[in-house]
Amino acid sequence: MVIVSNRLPIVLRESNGQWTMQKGSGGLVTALSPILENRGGLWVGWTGITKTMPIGEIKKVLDPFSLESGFRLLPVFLTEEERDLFYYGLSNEVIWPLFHDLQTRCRFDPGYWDAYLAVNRKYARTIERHVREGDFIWIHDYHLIPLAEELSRKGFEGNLAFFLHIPFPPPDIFVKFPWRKDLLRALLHYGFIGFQTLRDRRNFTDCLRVFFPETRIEGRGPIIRILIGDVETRAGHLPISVDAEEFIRISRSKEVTERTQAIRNDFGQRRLLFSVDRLDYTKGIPEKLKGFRHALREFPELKGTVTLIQQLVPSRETVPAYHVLKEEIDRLVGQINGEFSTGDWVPIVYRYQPMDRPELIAHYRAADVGLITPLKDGMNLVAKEYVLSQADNRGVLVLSEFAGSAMQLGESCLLVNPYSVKEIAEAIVGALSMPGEEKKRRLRNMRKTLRHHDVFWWVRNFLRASAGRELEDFPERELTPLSAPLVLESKDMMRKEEWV
Ligand code: ADQ
Repeated sequence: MVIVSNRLPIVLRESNGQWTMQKGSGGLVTALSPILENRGGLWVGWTGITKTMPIGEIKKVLDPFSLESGFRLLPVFLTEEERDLFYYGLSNEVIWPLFHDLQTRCRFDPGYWDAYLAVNRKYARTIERHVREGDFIWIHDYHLIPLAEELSRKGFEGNLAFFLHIPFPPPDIFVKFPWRKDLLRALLHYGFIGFQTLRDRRNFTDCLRVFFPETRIEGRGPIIRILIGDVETRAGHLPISVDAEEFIRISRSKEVTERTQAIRNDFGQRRLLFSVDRLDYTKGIPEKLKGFRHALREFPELKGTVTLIQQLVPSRETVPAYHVLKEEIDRLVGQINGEFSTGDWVPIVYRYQPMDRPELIAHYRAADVGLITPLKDGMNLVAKEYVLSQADNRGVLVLSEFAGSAMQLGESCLLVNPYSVKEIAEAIVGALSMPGEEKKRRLRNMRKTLRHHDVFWWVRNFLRASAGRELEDFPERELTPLSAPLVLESKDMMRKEEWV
């Protein structure tokens, strides 16, 4: 089992010439660890840095992770230029905004595409030396769409599967991508393509029909066959999730119970709305703040009785568009607090700082309303985490109809169009006045769905659909010695003893 993602599941830091590594805490690591552990698994990805690092040093830093997690990390190194053109450029200035329907935010720099392909070739070169026939390669997300094609070019004939974590746009948006046909062709090199929702899979097949009119689709269930000339692939929609039982357990723990109580004590009788978003323009943060402002203006009974806690998780801080967004949010929060604050009440408590997991779950549990209104989102795990953390059965989820998670939770949460301040305001009032029994019923329904379709369900079903294999079919085998020297890519090295 080989997992390939843009980033390795670790964070590397340098201080005074000393490198340290912190294990990533994302859901993907939790979900995939069981299939990699003790099965000789390998995770390939970029280290996230562009600095030169001696081999001895990188091994010293990565080996403890392997020892602890039971699988090996294979690093890909990018130069500054590659990072700028491949990662910040094509991935995050073109595909990311376009696939979230935000075409006016795209920068179609002609140099980006070649760099995108070149970095995918680099990944292919790194992987090629470490895989053998029978290996299953599972590639993640929009940064690495051309990887299957690059691996095939190198003669790899094994099973290649892909999961897209972000939405797939409809044809009238996709058509704006200057390398549109190349990208579709690249996707067709996978034996299986997984999407988050039916909406995304449909958009994909609609695009295929536009650019390859001979496209034939067979089947109507969760997995379909796609035939174009002599090319055949399969596609499915499999919503990603979180470790549901873990959220339920942690939310009921003594530590979280105490922290929840402390949060509630801080706000007294006031009702709490809670939002946590990665700082990103797709998350609809200014639109949500304007919706809250509209609620305060239109429904005076909210003044002094409701507080919105807006937690922002820093992200892509060096990209100018994210700076501008941060400034816009800062300004809006200041404006709203300036307009409505009184001697003992501030409407928005705004935080741009890290929050540890128990504190995050305590906030979910303490909040009367989870306000999650992305302009478009592949899935949105925060919505699921909020529901699973309702140990007191009292929260109401207000969710954007354009989040992938709305497909699963839409019947039991309050759906809003994130572009409508009026809808957001009315949903806030509706959530705050919802009877207790109704809240319980809605939470019960959503929890049932999420307990069944948790992240382990997602992994199992992805493996079944893409490889026709059960988790148990991946042989437990003795680990390749964890500290065995990684095979070095001399072509990718500036000097023998250093990786760049
Ligand atoms: P993201 O856009 O990052 O993911 P999301 O799905 O909401 O969005 O996941 C955010 C994660 O960050 C959640 O698991 C949350 O718990 C975590 N988090 C929240 N606050 C944090 C904090 N203070 N510190 C650290 N972590 C925090 C992309 C797509 C989504 C898709 C996921 C998974 O954009 O649509 O759901 O991948 O496929």
